[in-house]
Amino acid sequence: PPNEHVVVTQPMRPWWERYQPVSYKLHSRGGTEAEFKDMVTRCKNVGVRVYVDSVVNHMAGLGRQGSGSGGTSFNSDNFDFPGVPFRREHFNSRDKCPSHDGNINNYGDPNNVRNCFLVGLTDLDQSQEYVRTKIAEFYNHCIDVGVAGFRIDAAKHMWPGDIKAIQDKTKDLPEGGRPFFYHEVIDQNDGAIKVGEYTPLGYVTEFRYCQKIAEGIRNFGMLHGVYDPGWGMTDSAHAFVFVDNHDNQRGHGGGGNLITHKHPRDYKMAVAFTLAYNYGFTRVMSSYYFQSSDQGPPHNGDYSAKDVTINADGSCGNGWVCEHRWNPIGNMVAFRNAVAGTGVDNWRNENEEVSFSRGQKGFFAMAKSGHMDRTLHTGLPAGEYCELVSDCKKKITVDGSGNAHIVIDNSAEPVIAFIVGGPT
Ligand code: ARE
Ligand code: CA
Repeated sequence: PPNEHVVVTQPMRPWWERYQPVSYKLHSRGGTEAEFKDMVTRCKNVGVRVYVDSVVNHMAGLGRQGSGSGGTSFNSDNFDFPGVPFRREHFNSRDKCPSHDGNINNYGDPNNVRNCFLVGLTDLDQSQEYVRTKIAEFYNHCIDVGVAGFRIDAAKHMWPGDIKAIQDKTKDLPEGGRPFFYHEVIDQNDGAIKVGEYTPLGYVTEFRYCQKIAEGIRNFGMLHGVYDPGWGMTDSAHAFVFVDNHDNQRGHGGGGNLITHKHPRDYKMAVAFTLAYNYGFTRVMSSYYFQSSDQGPPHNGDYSAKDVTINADGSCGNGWVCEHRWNPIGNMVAFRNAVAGTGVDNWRNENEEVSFSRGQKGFFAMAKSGHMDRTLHTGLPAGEYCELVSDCKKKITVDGSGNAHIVIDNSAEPVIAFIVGGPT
């Protein structure tokens, strides 16, 4: 989140302090507004669009007061956030929250989930015109700075109609078109709130995919079922999918038995498959190493985040994992873009191997053992193709009937992919 937040010292500067807003000034642990704008502009100039994580369900947690990351004073217990400003009357009052202590404690009751306090965080009342306007002003300011869209944090804890009203007050992008919205709704068939309530508002996070892909990598026989509509998973046109996120990779927010960068080989297969397959809008995670689940990013003496340095071999230094630079992840983005809009054909899944083509545009194969040697029908036009994951160090020849000799060997990554129109 780019806006001003509390500065937590107990524990010392955890990552999650950024999820407790103090104001909508763009001054966070990540830097000042000028620094943020500079980053967004430099990204935009090279075709990278920035989506911000927007925390608008709540402000800081009860018991917190003092100065925020931008120096603005606040007092949560008095519901006083002069930097916006928000006052007591802008928060959900106890009479709207059916919970003995004001905190969310019954995921079976939408009033409890949406009008009570999420882990003690002061809960804004988005049914009020004033509150909607302040949030939309924040969004519009982000758009003025060059941002292209928003993750709606804790969307599950806001009424869909209120989110719609805020979206309607949010302007178009200067380059035209609506900002991109995706809604963080953890629906694992474990409560009253369903992702389907939010699909009219944009993409919705599909946390069941995290479980499905982990099962699929542990047992390739399960991979054909990673999209399971029978389990309530949302359709491809609305599903926002990922292998892990900043919460569940460290046991927060519906964590579980998931695959993360801590198991690099499985993780590469999981993300490569996700990018190759035709389900949903995909997000690639990029992390820092951590031992404890509270630990913030690699930091300097003043707790500002350390720069991401790039080593000679292309990996990252200073404690950053940079999964996005791993070949079976980063190089698969070209694959996903090239095959957009096509279906899955020539599906083959045996002996802990999986392979398939996407339309007549791309072919993907992955072998759990790291070894595969067979001739397969690729469905692609004849020709010599560059293998993407090896940076073209491997070449693959498709013959006149669309067949190719596919080799995966233990010395390299367990994944291969090639596309029509790719690098040569
Ligand atoms: C911290 C402390 C708390 C303290 C609080 C207030 O950990 O002990 O009470 O501060 O002072 C993140 C961290 C939290 C942190 C919070 C604020 O994860 O630990 O609290 O920042 O600093 C639910 C929500 C979902 C939410 C997850 C975490 O539905 O929206 O909980 N995820 C987002 C972000 C988080 C962030 C917040 C929301 C808050 O991605 O990073 O919290 O802005 C089932 C339910 C889910 C539920 C899940 C976990 O799966 O179905 O709905 O997720 O359990 O409870
Ligand atoms: Ca709420």
